[in-house]
Amino acid sequence: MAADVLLINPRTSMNIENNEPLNLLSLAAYLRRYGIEPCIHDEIRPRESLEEALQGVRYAGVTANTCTYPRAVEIMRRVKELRPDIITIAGGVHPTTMPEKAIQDGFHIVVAGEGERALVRILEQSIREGIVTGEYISDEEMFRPARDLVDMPFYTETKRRCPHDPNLDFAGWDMRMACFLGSRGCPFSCMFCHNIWRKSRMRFVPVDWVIEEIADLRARYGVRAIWFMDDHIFLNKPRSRELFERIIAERLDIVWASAARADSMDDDLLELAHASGCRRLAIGVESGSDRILKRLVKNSSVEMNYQAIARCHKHGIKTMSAVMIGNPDETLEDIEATKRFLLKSKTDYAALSILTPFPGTALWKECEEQGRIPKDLDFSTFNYLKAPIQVTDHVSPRELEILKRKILIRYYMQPRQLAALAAKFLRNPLSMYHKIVEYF
Ligand code: B12
Ligand code: SF4
Repeated sequence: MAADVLLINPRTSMNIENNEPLNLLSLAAYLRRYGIEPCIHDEIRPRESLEEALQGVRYAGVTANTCTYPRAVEIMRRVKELRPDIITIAGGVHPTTMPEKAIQDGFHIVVAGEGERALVRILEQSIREGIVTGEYISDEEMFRPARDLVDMPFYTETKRRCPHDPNLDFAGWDMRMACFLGSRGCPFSCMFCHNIWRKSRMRFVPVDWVIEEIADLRARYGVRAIWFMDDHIFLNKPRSRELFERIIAERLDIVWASAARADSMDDDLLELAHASGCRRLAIGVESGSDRILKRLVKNSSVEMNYQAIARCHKHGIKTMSAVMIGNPDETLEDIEATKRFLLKSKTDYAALSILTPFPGTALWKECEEQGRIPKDLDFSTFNYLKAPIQVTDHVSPRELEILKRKILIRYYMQPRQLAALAAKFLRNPLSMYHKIVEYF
């Protein structure tokens, strides 16, 4: 269908592109409120060729985080080849933090910040070039995603397609699932996190709309599992309670997973969360060393993380500990402490990353000041699998990769982890093979 604006979701080579592009679906929902009917070209699950998708289009906007940015540039160049009359727009976290670079790379327009109001302005005023600042939208403007613009039945089958993905373990083998983002922002200042440059006030999708969305996902796509992508699901506790109580009262009968800070785990809240279907919480543990937690400005402690995991387990909620190695000033002893934490805390899943300084963060700025940023960076490697920038002088990037493998092997050699891995392997050997190749 011809549209004035085409939004494009770039693919990567990673084995993790399992979820519907929530940011583009949110943008599209907003545009619709203004009578603008956009289309989406989703490279993960394309419905037509790029050439076909560009028919009748005036503006082509590509979203990019850091690791998808190189692909976004390729797409922009291809659009220009195919249709030199189309105005290309870059948006998303990476162009927001490096807007001048995106203009240099050839985009006509860069939206720095939230795209909703900026896109409407661009279209209404027929802006043709330059950096457009995106203002923050309000709670009531965070509309329900325009899911009909992508192949939702494909995305709801994520669990069946990718049983290897520990993020999806909260859902039953054959459950259809969907993602939803119920809030934007986080007031903490962890030096490596995107929230440090967003500096947005917290916004929450009204609870009524979250309930409507879940009911609609159930009715329309048979969804039974929801992954709330919020950075911190317990940030506004009265609202969290209201949401969980409504899920129970409306008998939505879902299971769900999300992320929360260790210091927010109250017993009554966890009990209510579990009753509403919470089966897994990801906790930003980051490190097993208090010295490193302090250095990262995490505002938490190792003891707090132990307690949070124990409390979740007490209430029947599994935990995924997100940890990083290669942190500033980190030594082999600190990394050893992180390994000990993963084993001793009995956390159910370990999401182990190599610390990656993303543009815009305080960590990136520190690395810049210390002359650590190489000139020829390959942004496609900014995916936590490697160390594109050496942040600590005590452990080399190569050693970090080796250590990461060793820690993961040790972690997955625990009897209960082995049993879970074997079950996944039997379920979908190919998917497990891909995951192992990606990691090792
Ligand atoms: C959901 C999510 C995912 C999901 C799904 C992604 C998706 N397609 O929706 C999954 C789990 C797959 C995922 C994977 C990864 N993710 Co992720 N993810 C998120 C998360 C939690 C929410 C994204 C979101 O919808 N935000 C809300 C929207 C509204 O904000 P937004 O994305 O910035 O979009 C707004 C503006 O940027 C702008 N905009 C965006 N696109 C466009 C396009 C145009 C044309 C315009 C005009 C404007 C515009 O308007 C939007 C609406 O206001 C964010 C953290 C966060 N809270 O944002 C991390 C985040 C985006 N992820 C991140 C990372 C690092 C990853 C992974 C590399 C991690 C990994 N190794 O597994 C992979 C990369 C996958 C890939 N191929 O891109 C980082 C990116 C940092 C960076 N600079 O690149 C973030 C910021 C979290 C963090 N660690 O700091 N992720
Ligand atoms: S608590 Fe989590 S989401 Fe909030 S700033 Fe820190 S890392 Fe980011």
